[in-house]
Amino acid sequence: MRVLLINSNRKHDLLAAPPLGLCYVAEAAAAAGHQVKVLDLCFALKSVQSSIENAIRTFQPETIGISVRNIDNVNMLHPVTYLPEIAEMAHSIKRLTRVPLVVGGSGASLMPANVLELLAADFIVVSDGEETFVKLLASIEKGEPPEAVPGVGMMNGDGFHLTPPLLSEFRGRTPDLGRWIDTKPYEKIGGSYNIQTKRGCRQGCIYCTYNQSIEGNRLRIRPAVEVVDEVEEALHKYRPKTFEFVDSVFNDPLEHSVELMEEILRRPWKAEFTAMGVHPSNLDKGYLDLMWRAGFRSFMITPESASEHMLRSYRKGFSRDDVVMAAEAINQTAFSAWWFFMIGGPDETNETLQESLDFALDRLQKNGRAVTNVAHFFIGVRVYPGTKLWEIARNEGFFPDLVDPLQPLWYLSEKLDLDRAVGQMNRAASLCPEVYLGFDERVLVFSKIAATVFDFLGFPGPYWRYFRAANQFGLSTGIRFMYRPADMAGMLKDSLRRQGYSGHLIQGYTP
Ligand code: B12
Repeated sequence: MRVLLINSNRKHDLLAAPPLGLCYVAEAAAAAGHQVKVLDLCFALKSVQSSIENAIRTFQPETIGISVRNIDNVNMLHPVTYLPEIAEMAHSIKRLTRVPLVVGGSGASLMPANVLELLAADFIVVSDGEETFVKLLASIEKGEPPEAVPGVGMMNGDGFHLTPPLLSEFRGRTPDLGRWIDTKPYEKIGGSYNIQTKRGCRQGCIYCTYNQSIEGNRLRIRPAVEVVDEVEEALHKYRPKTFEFVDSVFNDPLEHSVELMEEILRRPWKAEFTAMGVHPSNLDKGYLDLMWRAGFRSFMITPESASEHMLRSYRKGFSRDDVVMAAEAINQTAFSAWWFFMIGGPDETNETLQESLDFALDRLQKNGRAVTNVAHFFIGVRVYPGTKLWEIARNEGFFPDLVDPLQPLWYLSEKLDLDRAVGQMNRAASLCPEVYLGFDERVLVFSKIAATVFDFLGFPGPYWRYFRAANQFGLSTGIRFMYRPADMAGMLKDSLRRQGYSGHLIQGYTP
């Protein structure tokens, strides 16, 4: 069967993410004997509409798959939603052809019934895509309803029907990104060649979806040798500047990440690595030293708070001491570390917020050291169905029972004074170039120009490490806050009001 797979994700700034999941699915479908073509719309030069039209006309697909990675950008002070553009793509496919349209991806898995309905697709694949998509293609070929295929959702007579996903072992699969897409435009803008070392997340954070419909909570580990073989093959074939491990939490389980790095060290080549989602626990001198020797020069670390109280509230599974010890160990290195803080969860107060800000002010400043820290503070916690936070938010009246979960929904602790919170965050940003605020993400629109300059000057990536220098320049010249939204607390209150909240956080506020 001819199968066209479309990457609908068009977010191409310095966080550009090659469609790894779609490539896994392409590889599985090709291995099952199908003729597969991937249409990557991320950097499409022509209009999206004409790129789709052209692919359908020339390839004549018999089934089309479309990936939905991002629903929105999870940023309350700079909100962007991606679904309207993706729905438009799906509707134009439907206008052009009657072949079955299948949706998959992490965004699709989060709220399958709603995404299926919005895109008017025939089937939706939840969680892992490889085996399910191949089985689904077989039933489409035979003209049989895929009712017994695990992980497939569809509308039938009595509404949405979903079979439980099959979260099988994660072995023997290589997505071979470079076979399916051109990885160079991603690299040019600062993106890396992504590698997954395991699936599943066993953490129990109250706001998170990774351990649910996206990957499940059972760890499915890929043998270290197999992962490093994939790196080795990609290194020889495509020579990427940096590899990025895209696991939910890179260093959990710790032993697996150690095994992986030791396996890298046994190989005769050198490569540069980075990772997103590094857990602060066990991030001591020995572990950081192993990371450095294996070729890591940067990573993202996700404590979400430096307040003991908030770490407990979020059920992060580590303590403030772990976060402090990680900072002390990182400060003795030359790594670039991008720290993420999520302000506003249950029980957050202006005092717990200040604890996190003080942590950044006291412990993440450069002070002449080789390390580069960036401390990214988001305010507002995105609420997803199926999480513990969803229950809390609904019970506290943050949105009505029958709310549309596809619109970004937010939680903010009622113990916060929002005007004061915004003031505290701005003050920290004005004192410390390491502090980067959610609304600063607006500058990502200049990524392309900045990346071209960095590339020309031969500056090493990841380019986010230059946020600190840019902030310092901005502070010394006075331009740091030139484009600050006029009333940021008002923006937060407006969002809450729009989602149906009428509690005391917005009382007395008139937009
Ligand atoms: C790593 C990661 C990042 C890295 C990416 C680095 C890189 N080089 O790729 C960084 C930190 C840069 C990042 C940034 C962002 N991220 Co992110 N990220 C992740 C994470 C942890 C893993 C993604 C991944 O690569 N998974 C591995 C692949 C193999 O899995 P997969 O894509 O799910 O694919 C499988 C299935 O979904 C399915 N499938 C996929 N496509 C298709 C298509 C078809 C047709 C079928 C049948 C099946 C199918 O099969 C695949 C194989 O089994 C996820 C959370 C998670 N655990 O999934 C969040 C996640 C995807 N990110 C998210 C978001 C929001 C973002 C940002 C928008 C944040 C921001 N403010 O900028 C940006 C967007 C970047 C971009 N350009 O798209 C959200 C998306 C949900 C939402 N609310 O919209 C997620 C789900 C996290 C969350 N909040 O819950 N991210």
